[in-house]
Amino acid sequence: MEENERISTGCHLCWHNCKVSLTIKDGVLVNASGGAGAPCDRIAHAPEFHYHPKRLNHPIRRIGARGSGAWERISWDEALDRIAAKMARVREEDGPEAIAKVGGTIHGPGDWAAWKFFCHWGSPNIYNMGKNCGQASVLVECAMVGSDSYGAHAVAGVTRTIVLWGANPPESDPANWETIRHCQAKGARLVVIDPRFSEAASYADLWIQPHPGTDGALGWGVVHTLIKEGLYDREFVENWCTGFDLVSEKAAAYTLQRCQAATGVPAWQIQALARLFADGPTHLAWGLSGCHHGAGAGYATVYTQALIRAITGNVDRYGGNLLTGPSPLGVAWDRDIGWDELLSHLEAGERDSLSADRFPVCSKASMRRINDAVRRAWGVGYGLPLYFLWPSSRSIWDAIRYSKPYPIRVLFIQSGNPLLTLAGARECHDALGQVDLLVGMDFFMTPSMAMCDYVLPATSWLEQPNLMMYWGVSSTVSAYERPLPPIGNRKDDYVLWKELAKRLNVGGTWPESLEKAYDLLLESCGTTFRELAHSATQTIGTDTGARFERYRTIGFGTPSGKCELAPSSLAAAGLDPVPDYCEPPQSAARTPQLIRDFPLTLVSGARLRPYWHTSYREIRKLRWRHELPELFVHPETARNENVLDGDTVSVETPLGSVRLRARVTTVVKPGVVYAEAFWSYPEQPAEEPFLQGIWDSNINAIISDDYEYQDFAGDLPFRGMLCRIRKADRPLDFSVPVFQ
Ligand SMILES: Nc1nc2c(c(=O)[nH]1)N[C@H]1C(S)=C(S)[C@@H](COP(=O)(O)OP(=O)(O)OC[C@H]3O[C@@H](n4cnc5c(=O)[nH]c(N)nc54)[C@H](O)[C@@H]3O)O[C@H]1N2
Ligand SMILES: Nc1nc2c(c(=O)[nH]1)N[C@H]1C(S)=C(S)[C@@H](COP(=O)(O)OP(=O)(O)OC[C@H]3O[C@@H](n4cnc5c(=O)[nH]c(N)nc54)[C@H](O)[C@@H]3O)O[C@H]1N2
Ligand code: SF4
Ligand SMILES: [Mo]
Repeated sequence: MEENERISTGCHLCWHNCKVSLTIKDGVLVNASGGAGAPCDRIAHAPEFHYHPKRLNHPIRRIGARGSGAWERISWDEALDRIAAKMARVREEDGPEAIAKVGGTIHGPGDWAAWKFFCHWGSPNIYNMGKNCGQASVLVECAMVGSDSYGAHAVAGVTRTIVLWGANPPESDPANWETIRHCQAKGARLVVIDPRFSEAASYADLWIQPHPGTDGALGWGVVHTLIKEGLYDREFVENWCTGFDLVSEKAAAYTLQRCQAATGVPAWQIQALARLFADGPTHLAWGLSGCHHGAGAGYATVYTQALIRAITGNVDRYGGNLLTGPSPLGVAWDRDIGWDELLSHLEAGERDSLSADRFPVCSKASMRRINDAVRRAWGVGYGLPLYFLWPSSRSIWDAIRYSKPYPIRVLFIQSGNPLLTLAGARECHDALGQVDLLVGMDFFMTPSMAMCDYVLPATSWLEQPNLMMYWGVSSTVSAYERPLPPIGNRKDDYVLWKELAKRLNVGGTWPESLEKAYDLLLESCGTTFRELAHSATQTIGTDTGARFERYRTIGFGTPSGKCELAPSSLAAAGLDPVPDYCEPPQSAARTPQLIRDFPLTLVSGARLRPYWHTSYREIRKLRWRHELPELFVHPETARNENVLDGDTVSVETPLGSVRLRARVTTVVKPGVVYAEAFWSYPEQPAEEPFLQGIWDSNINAIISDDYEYQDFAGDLPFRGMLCRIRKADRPLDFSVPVFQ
């Protein structure tokens, strides 16, 4: 019998990339442990994930009607030949732009391999979930200071105040939460801004509870106070900023009384928040929420957040918000991925990304502008300019259905499950039913995979070499050897694009193996994948904290080289560079008719410890911990509807209804309900009409993705839309066995 082998590696069950330990006995993964500083809920179940009986192990091809669940096995070669043949025809008939890809948040190598393919193939229609996962704040920060500060953390003993504004790291980012708790122990104050009394709020020195989606008014109230009380950082503003006059002119109108009325936050709290920001270093953590408020409301939120960081002098300040700056892979990002290639293709032709006319901040011109500015400061490009290209998801569904502004005929879904993760699930479903060719690649048969013509089985981090590089927007890169050989016919995501590139004569260099492709990316770092994987730290990149206030030598990565408080790149894209607060797109002020019938404000999201968005509900022990989707309802709201704790409730919007289980609790205010997102039931049939219950409990089935609700970059309004609730006619079925 072989000895137990222990492997130390980087986990990619989620994007946190913790060091974990795997035990392998006789070639079988028997144990996995380690994880985030705090105990991780998922890692122990890596063996079940790896050997799960429902994992996809062979490529399959649809033989019945789309979504019917009738499949036949097919070889990789035959599948790729057929897909490539169709793509060649479409390219001939409708141009390379008629091909699109939808992915999720940061997952495996399929993300960058697809970008590389699309850059050289010549289609801008790449969609990643970054679109709804921080894009709005990244765009504004990048336009203002030439980088994001997503990777920044508070520093114990240095940071005086930590502000969590629409983020709940105990559940969503346990390692960072450890850091925050450590900072608190060293004297830092914690402010939490959240309409829900979240777990983080229970540790806060100050909890601020705005009405959902009104954070822009809160932001302006803070700016007003900072300027009125002379609390902003004069040295920084005078020497490094442009646009302060415009800002202070606007801020004057945002009196505390006005902001209190708009947000429901007492004036004294707004004032206290401003004073805490000024008494730095203050770390304003990245929070997802502001990116989900929808048309206008979100823009004002993310703008004021960036503005506050800037005028309090916390940009690239140690203990404040360090700028991420370029990835060590910056050179490869320019040379190997080929963004320039794509831009020159787009500039030579007439077609821009699908929603460029409607949301010009995501267009070839915008991407070029940002790319040039970022490169001037940092020397190399990197992942960020990509955020200035993604089309709106609805524009993909419309291009499929109405061929406007031009047709999309081939769609790839790799590392994504758009039926569950995007508002407007009905529109998405309609489009997936109509596209000429739909190709999917995943670990499991998800609802989105069930709609495909071909489904390809992906290897996970457990059975492929891994280079963790966060889309090139992080300042570190780590390498880990493949822990186990692949099962069945699973292949890594890179294979799909390499093989299609070969068959379709697509430019760029496409090495035979994933490891060799990593070598190419690492070339300019003077190392190889293997060398890095066997080095002491397995990581290259700058330790944040070793570098700060870099703008003093290189300036900011903006067209003027300054911190642009009224960003010229946003103005050039037709946006008001100093956006006023406006109410959420469905609200008393903007939709007075609607609010009569749908009087409650709906917030959706809520990261849950056991799950990663749509993933891992098929892992028994994780599912047992949280079997059904929940809706947080205040007792008063519940009483009005005769709803008791544990009842099944129907949440209704003009688009229809879904059912969730009521949790009656005072963590939300009366009039606000909080719905878990991402729910399907993988134990139910994947085929139509069931699609694993997505019309039953998927909150995104009843949130609108209409253009009028999308925010300035075409991102979706997940938080702050209107709804009503009532006790459901049928309870959620507890008798359905949950994976015994
Ligand atoms: N209502 C509402 N909707 C939201 C949000 C919200 O707060 N509220 N949040 C939004 C945000 S921020 C995000 S990031 C998204 C999350 O959206 P996603 O990132 O799309 O969701 P996941 O469940 O992480 O992954 C989707 C699929 O990718 C597959 N997958 C994972 N890794 C790989 C891989 O390496 N290769 C392949 N081929 N497949 C893989 C998984 O099995 C899963 O089926 O949801 C967004 N949608
Ligand atoms: N376990 C687990 N961890 C995850 C994920 C996961 O799926 N599972 N997903 C990862 C991903 S991709 C992301 S993007 C992050 C997101 O991580 P977080 O930013 O922590 O996201 P959420 O938990 O969705 O929302 C955070 C808080 O925003 C509050 N909120 C809702 N509406 C508003 C509002 O209008 N204003 C304000 N100020 N707050 C509001 C909610 O009440 C919630 O407590 O988590 C990551 N971590
Ligand atoms: S699942 Fe995520 S948090 Fe848990 S060990 Fe893996 S990377 Fe870390
Ligand atoms: Mo996200």
